[in-house]
Amino acid sequence: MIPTITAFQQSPDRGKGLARDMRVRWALEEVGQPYAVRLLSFSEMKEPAHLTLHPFGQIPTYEEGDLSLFESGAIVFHIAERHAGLLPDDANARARAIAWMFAALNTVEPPIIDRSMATLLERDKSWHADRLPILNDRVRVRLDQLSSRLGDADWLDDAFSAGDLLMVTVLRRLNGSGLLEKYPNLSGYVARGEARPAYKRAFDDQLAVFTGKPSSG
Ligand code: GTB
Repeated sequence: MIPTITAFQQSPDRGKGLARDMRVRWALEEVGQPYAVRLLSFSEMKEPAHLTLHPFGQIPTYEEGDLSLFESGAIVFHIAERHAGLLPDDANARARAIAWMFAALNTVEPPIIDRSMATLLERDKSWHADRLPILNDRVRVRLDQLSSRLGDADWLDDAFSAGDLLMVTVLRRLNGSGLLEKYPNLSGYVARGEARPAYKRAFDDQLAVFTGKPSSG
């Protein structure tokens, strides 16, 4: 059965891989699962039909037969559990990969989103210039720690996993901030994720929504 996901019909980044359907697309590409995409306008996301799928009226969602899911992390976890390729077989390694999934979404993403929302929505406030360095420092704390842990490894725990997939998508939210560039190992880590063929197919497919050009994959 081919699952259907939802994604933005219009996106502020115009398909640069920042909206969270990207991580779901990437996971599906990694495991070789074809999928369909239903594009939604901002008003359609708040209509009853979509609210039955997503209580908060957001994207992405995932529908597969009787199952409907929301929350990008839960969707990626579901894909990783049902298909080989995103979680190790060894029970301990699998548990560690899942811990990295939570770390990406629960520990690293929140300060990055706080910073990103502030630059998007609070730029014109009188206090923005005072607040931004505080938000940058909170991001730097996590980047310092993550950089120390990654060291010169390719991935967070041996082989590429769903933990890396989520972490790379989270770190990409720092594009344009100048913060990630101070950590060459983290920049290299993100570049390794972006160089994966599955990532490129997912990125091209998301971008094609906005350029109108069909993706090559
Ligand atoms: N915790 C949820 C998850 O992980 O699935 C969060 C889902 C979420 O934030 N969805 C956003 C949404 O639907 C899209 S991804 N927003 C509409 C709304 O809430 O009304 C967030 C996002 C949007 C756009 C960019 N961008 O263009 O750069 C980046 C990220």
